[in-house]
Amino acid sequence: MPNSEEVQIQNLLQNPKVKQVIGDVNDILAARKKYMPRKCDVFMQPFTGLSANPHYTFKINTESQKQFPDIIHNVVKAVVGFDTVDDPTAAKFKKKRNIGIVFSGGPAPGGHNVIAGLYDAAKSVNPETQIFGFLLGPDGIIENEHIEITGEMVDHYRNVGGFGMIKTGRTKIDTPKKMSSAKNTCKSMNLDALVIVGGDDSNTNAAFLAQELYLDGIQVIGVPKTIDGDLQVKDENGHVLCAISFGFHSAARSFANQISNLCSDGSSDVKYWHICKVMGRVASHLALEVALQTHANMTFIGEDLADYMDRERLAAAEKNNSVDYNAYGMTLRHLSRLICDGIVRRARNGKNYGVMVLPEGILEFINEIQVFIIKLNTIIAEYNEVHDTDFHSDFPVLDDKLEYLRRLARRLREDRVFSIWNTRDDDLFSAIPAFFQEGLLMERDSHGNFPFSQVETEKVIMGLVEDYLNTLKEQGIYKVGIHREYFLKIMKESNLDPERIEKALSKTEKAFSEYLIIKESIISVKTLKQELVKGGAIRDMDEIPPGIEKIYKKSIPNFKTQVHFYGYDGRGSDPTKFDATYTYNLGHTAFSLIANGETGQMAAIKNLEKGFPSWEPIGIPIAPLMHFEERKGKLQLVLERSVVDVTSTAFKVVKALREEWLAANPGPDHFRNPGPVTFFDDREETMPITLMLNANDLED
Ligand code: FBP
Repeated sequence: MPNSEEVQIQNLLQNPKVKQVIGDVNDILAARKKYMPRKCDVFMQPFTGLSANPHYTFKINTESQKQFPDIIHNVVKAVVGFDTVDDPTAAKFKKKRNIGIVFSGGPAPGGHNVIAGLYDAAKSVNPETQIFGFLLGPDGIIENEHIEITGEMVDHYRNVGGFGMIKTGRTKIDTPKKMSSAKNTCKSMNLDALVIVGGDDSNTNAAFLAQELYLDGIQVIGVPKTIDGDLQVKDENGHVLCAISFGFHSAARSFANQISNLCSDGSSDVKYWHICKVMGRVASHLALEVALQTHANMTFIGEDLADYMDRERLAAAEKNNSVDYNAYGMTLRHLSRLICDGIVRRARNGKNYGVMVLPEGILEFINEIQVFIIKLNTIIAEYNEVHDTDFHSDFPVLDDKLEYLRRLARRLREDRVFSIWNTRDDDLFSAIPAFFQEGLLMERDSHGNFPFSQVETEKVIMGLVEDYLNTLKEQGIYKVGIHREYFLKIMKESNLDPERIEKALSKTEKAFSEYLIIKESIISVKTLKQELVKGGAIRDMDEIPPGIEKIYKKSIPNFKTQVHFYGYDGRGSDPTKFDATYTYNLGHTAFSLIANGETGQMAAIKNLEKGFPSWEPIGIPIAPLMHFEERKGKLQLVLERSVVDVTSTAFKVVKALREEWLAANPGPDHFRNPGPVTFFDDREETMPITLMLNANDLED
């Protein structure tokens, strides 16, 4: 028998008002699910066809020609709409099809709308067509785990974030065994086509599958997904075909909203530096967009650091008619100095707090770390190739891994057996903290990518920053500036002559600064007294007046940080209107490519950067985009990843405003609050700021 308290709670749960507020679907979500994104004009027509555009050309790798003989000559095709077509064409277009779809890699907001677009397009052409979703990523294809996607499922997930409907996974179909299992699955299901929704690695997989399934007549179409924004496509003459992958905008907006809240909190209680690591694996596109969205005090862009040249060192070497190659590229030590410079300059203007954005892949652009990553990738890959077991199972703990590396260095030194790991590598590696050694030795994903999201990048950098700030504190350089009004008030309360005290305490020129900076020589109560006596403000036998001690204590900086990681949260957010519309049209594009017989093409929308009315659905050939890259210690054909172009307008804008946003002056900060993402508000931005700035027509 339930007791009275249980009865009461059961009754309460049945109360309509309570039911409404605790239900799984709130009003906003319900409205989202009902919303139908706009379709490009071509998709308003009953038929679509394709128009080849040989104007866009690619520099084709000779190895790609060998490996993709049947799809290497594909060209860019634009989707066109038709009111009517001849009967044979109509019959071909409308035939019943079996289409499979799979998500591959990390989730990205908008994925469900790709399914919705594909489903709506396919069913409207032929209600008999069946759409199958492979479960848990490419493993679903290899192991033939799939479900048939129904209208109810599609309606449940329309405009909703995550990849919950069919889940995702990171398996690469990279061995003859996996390839043949995948082929068997597609054949046994009588698939006409397979749609692979993924990033650069997954679209690479799509090209290999397209080639493999070519003779079986099974079409493979890729869809550009990744919050990282590093899947962008240009032809060899720089024409933009795909300005950004889907999911980027939603993730960036989500990160920016939260980081902007930190800007507001941080400048209210003025005691922390908020260190925000943002996802993006190697490329810093997300960090760049977050900088534009929030105007955080400091944002580091990996690609910019890689470009770094120490001009002073270069000039010094040039005087001796030599070149200092160590002056190129950023080191960890130098980066920590740059960060400290910003922190110290803000502190001297009374702001011993702020918000800093670090891209998760920043270390990839730091010379010494990049060398470690490449060498360790090769060592682990070579080990796995030679042994039946794998490196991480054979050396489960850090000490074992380090011992293995030591052995490699020893073999090179003593037995002269070639090894890329030498004694110097070993010494340098031994000097880095254990947690970071562990991070650098972490298991690579099945595509050979380094798991940046699992490495405490910020801890490595901030450790050095803290050490150097302590040095600067001991040298009396890192000081909190004292507001002049406050100083005058305390002097008045203490009956002290402000001019005399200021002369003894500070070197600041009155006319130049609102903030009084305590002299570098004053780093303790003892040195404070010495300077006061030297400056004639007090006598040797006097005690330091409490007012002066108070001012001095306020000038001692306490560097406190709060560390945040923005990644999985934004990756799982609901899509912005931009991403919801983009992905719905990508789904339609994928169907048009299938219905018109294409394979080895990536569905894309051209002119994303020009706004919806100019959007043009297209197919981009994947094989011609391949190039060689180091993966698992070997050169492999993969789709090229786009990193931030430091000559782009978006980057130049951030660079030009860097000093203003640092606000290392007496004025206010210049934070921008993008606010939370809204779906039904027409004032919501229509595209990422990066895209808008990089659009070619900005000067029109
Ligand atoms: P995709 O490229 O597969 O879209 O994934 C991107 C990403 O979110 C990166 O930003 C991040 O480094 C990585 O995935 C995290 O991977 P995991 O989900 O395996 O932790």
